[in-house]
Amino acid sequence: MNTSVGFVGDFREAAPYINYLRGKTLVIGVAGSLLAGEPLKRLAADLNLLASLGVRLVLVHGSRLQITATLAAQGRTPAYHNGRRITDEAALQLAKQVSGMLRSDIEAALCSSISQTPQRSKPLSVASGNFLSARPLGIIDGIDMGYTGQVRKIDTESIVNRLDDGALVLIGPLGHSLSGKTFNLSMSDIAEACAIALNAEKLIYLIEEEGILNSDGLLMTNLSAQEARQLMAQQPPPPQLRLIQSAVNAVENGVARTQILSGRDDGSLIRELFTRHGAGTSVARDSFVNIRAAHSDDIPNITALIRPLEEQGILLRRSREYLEDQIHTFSVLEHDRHIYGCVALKTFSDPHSGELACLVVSPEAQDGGYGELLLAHLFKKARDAGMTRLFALSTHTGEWFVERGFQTASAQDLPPERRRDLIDSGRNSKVFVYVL
Ligand code: 1C4
Repeated sequence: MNTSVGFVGDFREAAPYINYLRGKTLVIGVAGSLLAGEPLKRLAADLNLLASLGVRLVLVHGSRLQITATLAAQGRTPAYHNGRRITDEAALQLAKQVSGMLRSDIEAALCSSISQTPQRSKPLSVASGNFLSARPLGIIDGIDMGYTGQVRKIDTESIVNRLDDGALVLIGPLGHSLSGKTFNLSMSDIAEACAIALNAEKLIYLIEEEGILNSDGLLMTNLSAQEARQLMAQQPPPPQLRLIQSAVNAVENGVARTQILSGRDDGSLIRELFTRHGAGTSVARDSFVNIRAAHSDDIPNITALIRPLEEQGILLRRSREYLEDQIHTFSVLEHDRHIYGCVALKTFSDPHSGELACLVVSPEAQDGGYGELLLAHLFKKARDAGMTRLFALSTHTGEWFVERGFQTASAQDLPPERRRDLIDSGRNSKVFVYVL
């Protein structure tokens, strides 16, 4: 019984994301260490599932672990500078071998996981090729980085053509220069460049950790680009510095969101894409919570927020017609395209007085400061409109306003038209006022 309720709830939660992601491009960068055993099988199954839902996929894989392990087996110590491998001739040969093997393993895993998806009889077509050109990284701090390269150009048109054909585009960490040399590149650089070139909906990095961790080792769920930059400036720098840098570059160059999450945790990719709470660390250009003016498309969401509270007598009843007529007075609080709260600024014939009305934060998001944000937003809106007094009328929430600096007032203090409404309503609401 409970399982059915859980499933129905989960399915309803996922449905808007399924619709939203259809036809969208995701660039997924996966660390080499996740390309074997169970993590690879699960990734392949999830990619097949996503492809069957119409998501356009570009998979960029790394090979660091495999190259390092092979070098170690040969008794050689890998050389790094600034977290990047210094690639000599021998390491380059290894990088080529490893890249070929990984491509084959990924293709095989994508084939074998097909039976778990709706496209049972039709394997997902995989396109690999020379989708990017490279150039040498050169000499950094006096150190010759050898065959370590950087992305020179992404062949966007070829990738888009393959995606249009329904293929998953698979890109390994190698690139060739125009003079015919091969370079060893970093997975995160390629994924970042692809996501920017394709104007991807999301850049996703699958890594060993559960996301970006703070200095206490705790997951940071949301970072704006500015917060991520502050994190990078810390001393000592965070261990995931280069990944954070890539995430920031992507969102500052048109990618809506970068998500960094665990590739070991079964289901994290699906949770990230199809649940409200997501998984791992989100990096976005701007702050995640956004309060904006409401428009008529928001009415169904506002209605869903306010109806239960109207039933309980906490809010005044507002008809659909009223909402349509007064939608310009409403603001909504949005997080990740989901509306979690609303508030309205009512005006009166006295231009210096306003009323904070219809304040709601959805139950699952309460006690997280959203109410406070909506209040601060309304203070600003009222001040910008030249108001000096903001009223709030409440039957249940008086304490909340008093704790935030409102004074107890009386019906006599209200603008006359609001006083009449209060008496007519018979609600006997308490009156509070804030001097702006
Ligand atoms: N009384 C006192 N404290 C309260 C409280 C309450 N009813 N509800 C929550 N708090 C406290 C929490 O315990 C928490 O305290 P803590 O743990 O930090 O010490 C703190 O507030 C949380 O603050 P927050 O900033 O995280 O606030 P949110 O939870 O995000 O949002 C709301 C606070 C009150 C907005 C939220 O709890 C909510 O949506 N409640 C249900 C709806 C509600 O009561 N809205 C206020 C309406 S008054 C009506 C209208 O229709 O225009 C009626 C007009 C009339 O004539 O009667 C309004 C304004 O809309 N008026």
